[in-house]
Order: sequence, then C-alpha cells, then structure tokens
Amino acid sequence: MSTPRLITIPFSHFCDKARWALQRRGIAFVEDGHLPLFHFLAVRRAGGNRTVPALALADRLIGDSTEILQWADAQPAPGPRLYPEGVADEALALEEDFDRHLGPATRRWAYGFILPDRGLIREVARHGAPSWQRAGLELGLPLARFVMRKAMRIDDAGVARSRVKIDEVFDRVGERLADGRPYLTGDQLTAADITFAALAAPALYPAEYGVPFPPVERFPAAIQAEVARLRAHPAGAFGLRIYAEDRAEERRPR
Ligand SMILES: N[C@@H](CCC(=O)N[C@@H](CS)C(=O)NCC(=O)O)C(=O)O
Repeated sequence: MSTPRLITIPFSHFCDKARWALQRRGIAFVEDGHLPLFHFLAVRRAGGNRTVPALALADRLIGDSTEILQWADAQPAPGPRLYPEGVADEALALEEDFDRHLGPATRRWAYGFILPDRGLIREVARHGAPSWQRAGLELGLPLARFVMRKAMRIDDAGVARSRVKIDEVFDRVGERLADGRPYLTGDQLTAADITFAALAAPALYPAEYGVPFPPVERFPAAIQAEVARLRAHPAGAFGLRIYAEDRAEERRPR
C-alpha cells in the first residue's frame, strides 16, 4: 500500500482532528500542507471537492474528517480504536454534532480577530505550507480576506453568534462531564473526545496542537480574557487536559 497523503491547511482544526486520529491509530501518512485558497487546487488535483482534510489513498480520496476517522478505525493498525465497541454510535453522534456546531463557530470566532491583523496571519501561516504560498498570501491578502470573510460569513453579527454557540456547546459538554467521567462516552478516549478537543482548539490554544499557535499574549486583550474564561470552563479544561495527556502520547512513534 502506498503511504496515504493527508492534504491539509496545517493550522486547520478539522485537519488536527484527522492528524491526531491517524497518529492514535498508528497509521503512517505524509502531510501535504497548503494555505487557505491554495488548498483548493491541491484537493481538486487529487480528485476531491474543496475542503480539507482530504486523505489521498492509492485508489480514492476521502474528503471529510469523519470519513477519514472511520477509514482509520477500520484499518488493521496497532493503536486503540476510535469508535470502540459499545460506545461507537454515541461517539459518532457526538462527533457529528461537534463537526456541525462547534467547528464552524470556533473558526469564525478566531478568524474574526486574526484576519484583521497581518502579523497574526503571518504567525498562524508560518508552519507546514510552501514558502511561495506564504508570499502569495502576503501579496493577495486584501483579496484573500474578502473571499474568506464572504465564504465563512465572518462579520460582527456572525462572530457574536459563534461566541454564543461556543458557550452552548461548552455548557453541554460540561454537563456531560459533571458525573466525573474522564471522557465524553465513559472511561476511554474516542473519536468524540478527539473531535471536541480539536474543534475547540481555536478557542483554547493548547500547547500540544499539531502546529504551533501564536502565543495568546499576541491577541487583543479582550480575546485573551475570552480564552482565559473558556480555558477555565469545565469543557475547556477537559479539552486542554486531553491535548496535554492523550495528544502528547499519540505523537510518540508506536
Ligand atoms: N465537514 C468537513 C469540514 C471541513 C472544513 O470545513 N474544512 C475547512 C478548513 S477548517 C476548509 O477546507 N475550508 C475551505 C473551504 O471550504 O474551501 C470535514 O469534517 O472534513
């Protein structure tokens, strides 16, 4: 089997979800990182539609993070299952809920303060993509901002709605964890936990994320206060804990 190629926007939280899951299963892959908008060509060339992560296999392309996790779970691989028996349906339902509600909300909220700040964009885009794309983004930044704001409806009202949505999801996760369970479906890490933590990352900025984030001290003061509030929430503390404990573990070679 040729080595699977994971096409990514390196800093994308849906991409860290897929990266983490492949690493947890112990599946070897190469990463092919692109900056936003440039990713479109790479995905199209591989036969996909437009979003990343996309996993290019010898015979097909898997163009959705949940389908990548399901594929990874079905492979003969040394790492623990992502959808363990007994909680598989529950894990998948939680994953789909986070994909639909949390992922777009944290992304819009973070782009809301990153896009206006050229220095922050540079720091976020620094890792894992070709230098010619970084140069292209610098030159075409006004156009890129316009396209991204339109495509993801990043405006004041959208950012405010997303903030409320993040709080709602965090409260639901906090309630689920209130009985003292260590993971969302019980006592083992599943696709649900990986998905929650990865998609919450643009609100939490865990040190163990797949690529380095700019230091939170670089963010506007009001955003720093929001990050501190979300980190202190039981769901935020949970996301940070599994990045610190489980993600750090996954990145060691099996
Ligand atoms: N449901 C998809 C969503 C992935 C997604 O939204 N990816 C973003 C990056 S975070 C993307 O590719 N955006 C660019 C675009 O839509 O062209 C999945 O789970 O893979």
